[in-house]
Amino acid sequence: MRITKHICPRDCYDTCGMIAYVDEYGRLVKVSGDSDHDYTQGKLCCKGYAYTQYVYHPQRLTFPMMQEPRFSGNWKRISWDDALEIAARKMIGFKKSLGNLLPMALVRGPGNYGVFSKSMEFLLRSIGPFTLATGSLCLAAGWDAQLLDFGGVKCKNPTGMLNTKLLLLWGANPAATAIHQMATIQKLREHGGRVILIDIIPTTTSLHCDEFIRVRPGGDGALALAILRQMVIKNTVDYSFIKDHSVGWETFISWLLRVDPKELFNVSGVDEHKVEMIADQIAKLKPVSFWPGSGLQRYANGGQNMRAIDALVAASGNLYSTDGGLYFQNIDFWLLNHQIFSSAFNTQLYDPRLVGLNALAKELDACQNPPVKFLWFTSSNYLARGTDILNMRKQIAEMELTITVDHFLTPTAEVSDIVLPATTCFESQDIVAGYWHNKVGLNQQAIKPVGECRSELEIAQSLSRMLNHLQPGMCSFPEERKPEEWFQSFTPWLKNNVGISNYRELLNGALPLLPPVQEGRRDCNINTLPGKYKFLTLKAIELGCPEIPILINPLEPPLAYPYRFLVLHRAEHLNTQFSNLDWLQENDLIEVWLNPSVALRLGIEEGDAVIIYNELGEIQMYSKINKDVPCDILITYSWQDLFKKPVNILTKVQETDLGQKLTGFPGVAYHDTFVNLARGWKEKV
Ligand SMILES: Nc1nc2c(c(=O)[nH]1)N[C@H]1C(S)=C(S)[C@@H](COP(=O)(O)OP(=O)(O)OC[C@H]3O[C@@H](n4cnc5c(=O)[nH]c(N)nc54)[C@H](O)[C@@H]3O)O[C@H]1N2
Ligand SMILES: Nc1nc2c(c(=O)[nH]1)N[C@H]1C(S)=C(S)[C@@H](COP(=O)(O)OP(=O)(O)OC[C@H]3O[C@@H](n4cnc5c(=O)[nH]c(N)nc54)[C@H](O)[C@@H]3O)O[C@H]1N2
Ligand code: SF4
Ligand SMILES: [Mo]
Repeated sequence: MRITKHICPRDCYDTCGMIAYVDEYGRLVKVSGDSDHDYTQGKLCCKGYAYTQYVYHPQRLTFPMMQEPRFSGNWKRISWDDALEIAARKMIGFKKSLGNLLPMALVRGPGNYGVFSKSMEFLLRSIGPFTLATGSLCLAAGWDAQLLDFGGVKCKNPTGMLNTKLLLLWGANPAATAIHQMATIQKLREHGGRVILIDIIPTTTSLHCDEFIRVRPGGDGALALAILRQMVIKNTVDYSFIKDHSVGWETFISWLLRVDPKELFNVSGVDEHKVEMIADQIAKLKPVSFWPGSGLQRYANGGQNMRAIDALVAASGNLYSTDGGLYFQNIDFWLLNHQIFSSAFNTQLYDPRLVGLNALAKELDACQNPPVKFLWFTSSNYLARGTDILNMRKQIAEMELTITVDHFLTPTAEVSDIVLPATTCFESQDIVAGYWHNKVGLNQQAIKPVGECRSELEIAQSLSRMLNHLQPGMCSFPEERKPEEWFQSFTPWLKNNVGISNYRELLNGALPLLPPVQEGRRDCNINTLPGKYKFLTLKAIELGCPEIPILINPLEPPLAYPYRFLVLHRAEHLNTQFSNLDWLQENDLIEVWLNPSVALRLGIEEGDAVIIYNELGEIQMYSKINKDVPCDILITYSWQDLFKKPVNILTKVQETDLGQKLTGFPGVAYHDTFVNLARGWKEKV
């Protein structure tokens, strides 16, 4: 067996170290955890162990294909040269007629977090202005909240939680979405620490917690403010921290003390007794860790809710404890791949025109002078996980050309003219950084590319060759530079940011990013210069938000669509990825959970087919009656319905209040999707 080391490049908290085993025939036969990785410690999730099935999946795209006519499903195999020539001629045409590539838009999703997943973007940047879909479907509101309150998005090493006495798990479901952190949570409890979970429903994570607090969707800001108000009344906030390390307290607290606490209890759905209990525990059990996940910020008031939680963390005096405080994310990864890649360029790079990923259909529609005519998707399944999907299809129908690079014929690939097959992390090399434990690692190549698959880097290189062949001098993106040579050219970056003088030092395993140089500063979340936490910030007003984290009520459902429809992340899949693997489909019922009283009123029985609909369309699922689900909420963990329609066809563009500062555009309030429900079985639509 030949053994190679890998870093799982999925958009996942864990960014695991993996070992690949390759047999004498050059086949990947097993993937296991890398026990040298100090965070993931030799263990993977079920998806990691299933990579062998993923890599050799019969549905894997292994050669370029083209469909004619558009949307027909009439695919035929084409050669790489033919596919790239079609793309290149289009690009050369734009450049000749307009002098730029603005009619070409790149949509890069978070399907792969390796540095080379930026290849296509840098190829385009090296040619001239183009159009780039930017923003985040994920955590934009939370990131901006951190930026406003702390001046940056950083968190401590997540294993530090172990040394705290109380953990507030707030809108996160790590038993499904960050499984390695469960080891820390379990140890924390073995050491006598307590864990409180704040969620809208009890999840698998709640089985590992001491207390479950049910909050109303979007009511987390109200809850944080209620707890904080109680601590002020009981005089248990940390006035020494507030005085020395914060600004804006007086304005904030004089507002908070004028608020009727009953309003906070009502909006949060958490009663006075429970609020007092949490406030007392935060005061008594120091240090306290707070882990806000992404669930609570997918709301129109999500950014504001995060700011209220930040304020509670700060005022409770936990920021300056060694391990307590806020654990959210290390946002370096957002900038990191860009920084690493651009560090290797000494030719001119152009800035793109930006369109918002959060509202791509509308943004493309509004994009004029010149309009977008050529869409290039990579590492994105926007037509399944994005917003306003049916209008996005209409936009694609208007394009002159759409190309998708992926591993499978996803809903996004299915509506493209050409699909190009990408390698997986076992078939190509890369550097991958995490956003949770903040380590950077090297991904080696275990096997030859499956079929004709090409890495993101090779695709950009071969497109560069094709462009220069058809139009000499068109593209300066290096045509032949090997991954190792790129890694060498990243050396100055690696030196400054990881403290190593050669990428080869990563061959032994992932290494942590160096902490930012902050003279005389303690290890804490506060990145603002001069290091003060901001209960009040005027920058929020520039973003259209109140200067302090005041109470903003969650959106109410309209009369016609009385149920909030939540599509949550499930343990066996990663967004839509891995959902086609037999090994991971054991319980793969396409079901929607509803409260028994709703079922009774509508005459729905367990397992009935139901129609979920709103003004955008309808989907069908089997009913699962579940008393833990509130009466006004429907929940699913499936991304597609019984007819393989993406459930997000019901997701319109509802923006979050924040997100525009860090990512350029607001985030998506996915959980403010409202629907109605009917019993029945409609003909396939
Ligand atoms: N296995 C697996 N792992 C994943 C992913 C995956 O799809 N599968 N996805 C990855 C990605 S892209 C992300 S962003 C992260 C997401 O991982 P998490 O941060 O854990 O986020 P979610 O699963 O979206 O939601 C977490 C919880 O928030 C709850 N929630 C919903 N609304 C509210 C609310 O208003 N208040 C509170 N307090 N809770 C609420 C939901 O019920 C859910 O249990 O996980 C990553 N890891
Ligand atoms: N309703 C609802 N919608 C949501 C969410 C929600 O909670 N509810 N969550 C949101 C969140 S948190 C996120 S992050 C987004 C995710 O949105 P997407 O990133 O669009 O979702 P994925 O399903 O992960 O799609 C990634 C695609 O990249 C492909 N891929 C993987 N590796 C590679 C590679 O190396 N090269 C190429 N070219 N392709 C590759 C995969 O096969 C997959 O098709 O979805 C958002 N959508
Ligand atoms: S999906 Fe996440 S937990 Fe699973 S192997 Fe990859 S990084 Fe690890
Ligand atoms: Mo995400």
